[in-house]
Amino acid sequence: PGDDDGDAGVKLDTKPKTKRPPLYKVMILNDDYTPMEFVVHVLERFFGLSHAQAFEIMLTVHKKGLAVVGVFSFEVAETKVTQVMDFARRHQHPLQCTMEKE
Ligand code: NFA
Repeated sequence: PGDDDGDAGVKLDTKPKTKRPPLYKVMILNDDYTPMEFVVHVLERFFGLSHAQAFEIMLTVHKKGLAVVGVFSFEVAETKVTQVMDFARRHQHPLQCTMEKE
């Protein structure tokens, strides 16, 4: 079909974009020194996990090296990481918490 309207095929309308914000995985890393009970406490306190869920994830980190503890918006993920890192440092434990775009 011809393009005789002088617009040279310029696309005028746009897709109805419903772009969701990216999500970020928050992870806890294993180390040899942080007490297991401290990690369980962190998971309960900052991630709202039950004691049983927290214990399970702590054991996964201990055995596998790391685990995802939750998926959040950038701002919430950043806050969790900061809270956990500050709390661990205050208690002089080397526990590491990081975030990664999903
Ligand atoms: N590996 C630690 C220990 O044996 C426990 C731990 C679990 C540390 C999960 C960090 C994260 N005391």
